[in-house]
This record gives sequence, structure tokens and C-alpha cells, in this order.
Amino acid sequence: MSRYGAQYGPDVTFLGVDRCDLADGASFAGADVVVLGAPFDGGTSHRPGTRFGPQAIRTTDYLPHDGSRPSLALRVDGLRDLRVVDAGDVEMFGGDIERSLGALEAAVETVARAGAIPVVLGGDHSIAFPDAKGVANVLGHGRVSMLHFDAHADTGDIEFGSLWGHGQPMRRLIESGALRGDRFLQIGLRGYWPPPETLDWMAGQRMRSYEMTEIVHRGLAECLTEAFAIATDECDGVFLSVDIDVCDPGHAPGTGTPEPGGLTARELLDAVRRICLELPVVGVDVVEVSPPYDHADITAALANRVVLEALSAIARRGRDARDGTRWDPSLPLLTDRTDT
Ligand SMILES: [Mn+2]
Repeated sequence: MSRYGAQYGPDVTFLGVDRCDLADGASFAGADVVVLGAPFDGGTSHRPGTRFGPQAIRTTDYLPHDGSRPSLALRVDGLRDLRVVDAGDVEMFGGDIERSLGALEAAVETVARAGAIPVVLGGDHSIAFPDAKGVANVLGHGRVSMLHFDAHADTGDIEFGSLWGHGQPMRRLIESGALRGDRFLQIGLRGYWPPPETLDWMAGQRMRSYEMTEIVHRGLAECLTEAFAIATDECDGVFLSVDIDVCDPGHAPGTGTPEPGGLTARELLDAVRRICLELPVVGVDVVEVSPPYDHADITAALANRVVLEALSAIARRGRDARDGTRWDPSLPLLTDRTDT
């Protein structure tokens, strides 16, 4: 197999980073991060269009696509201080979900086995099953915890007569044994789904789900701190799955199942930054960006920044670990943060 390339549209990489070919181990040897596109919307229950998500997330940025992004806040360049390469889009036919998810799981596993962090650009949320399982296949089943940002629990059992779809990946991950239910942290749930019998199943798995009411009442920062302690107990790494619909539709309109009353873009970016600064993140996916329903690229631009925030914070975490430094969020912009 040659390089995946683009399933739809021009073959471009995430903001101009170097390409790699998963069939050629030398092309991603030593990489810290490998970007993968998962252009799949065969698992959607309502509005489709996330097959165009990877391309939109890669390219929606007004700055030059030059493979460099120095972060104002973190004082690192997530695309240069880390070795980041882009393998292109995994071929995922929308009409054959099991074959498509299988192909993605193999690709993610290849990346994880090389010691790199897979960053998967969705695609609908059905891809979280192959994303997290592909990582757990390498690091050990039960050894990877999940931090899952979403309006919806995605723990359905059978939907439309199928075990596979964007409302069910989290149940399948726990049932498969790849991830532990009691190391599964959900942030941002709200609205009118799932039904009580599904909540009973989730409680039986000892999942911890932070509904928006609790987040507003206690504060997002306190909820995250609590979730971090659970996520790192008896686990070696954390998988971060960001469904863009965790944000309010005013901040992320281009998505298939918008649910009013969500996080702001600022809250999501701060949460992603903290997770990648404070926790050993071993895999990331950003899903449910549907460009045909977007307005003025609001959602695609946010998803692009979610990826950049994660990469910047991973780079800063690495630098702090090497240099014995610590990032201080209270410092004004124009102080020298390189020595903090
Ligand atoms: Mn979801």
C-alpha cells in the first residue's frame, strides 16, 4: 500500500507538516505524533457530512500552512518542537462500517506501535472505537483511560439494528475489554439522550459522567481535577476524544447532532490544554465536524485549534519534563516564559 493520501479533495497535510506513509516505517520513525484522517460518516444517526471533516480540520487556518505554530501562551511550537507527520486519510467507505473501522484500527495500532501519538481527525464518533482500541492493543487492554468530551454519552447498545454507529462506540470499547468502565470520564453531557436504561448500564460499569449541570454548579476546573485523578489511577495513558458537539452550537454549529447549552470554545481549549499538559496523553481524536453544516468555518477553525492546543501542550509537557520547568498561567504575555 502506498501513502493513504486524500480520500476527498486535494492531498494536503495538517497545516503543511511533512507527509509520512504508514507502509514505510522509516517515514515516521522517531515521530512524536502521526496525524490520520478518518473521512467517515457512515455511522451518523442524523445530519451527515463528517467525511469532509479531516480536510477542513487540516486546512482551516488563516496563517501560512508552513508547518510551524508558535503558541503565544505556552511558548512552544507544537509543530516543530514535536516531530509531527501526516499519513493522510485512511480509506473508509461510508457504506461498510465494519471494514472501515477495522482499517482505521490497524492504522492507529501501527502508529502506536511505533511509539507515536495518533491524532485522528474525524469523521463521526464511531471512529473512537478503533482509535482507542488501536492504542490499547499496544499499551494493554485496561491500561488506557478515556477522557471523553461530548454532549452525548455515546453508550447506546443497538441503534438502527446495528452494533456500530456514532452513538455506541463507548459501550463497544468497554464491552471489548479494551477500556475500563471505571476509568471512563465523560465531560459535557446534556440534553435528552440516552434513555434511563442506558444510564443504568453506564452506572453498572461505574463510568463517571459530568453532566453540564454539575459542571456549571461545581466549575469545570474542579470537575477536571477530579477526573484527572481517576484517569491516572492504575492506568498508564489517557486517550482524549473530543466530540466538537460538546461545545454550544453557537460555538460549533457545523455538526450532526447539535445540542444547546454546551461549553464555550474557550472552555474546551483550556480543558484540552490542561489535559495535555498534566496527563500522559497517548492518543487523541477530534470528531463530528461536518463542514456542510458549518457557518463561516466556525466549527472547523475550532477543531483546528483543538488539535493545535493539544500539540502545543504535549510539546510544553515534554519540555518541562526535560528542563525541570513549569508553565505558569499567571505570567503576563511579554515576560520571558522560556525560563519558567
Ligand atoms: Mn459523540
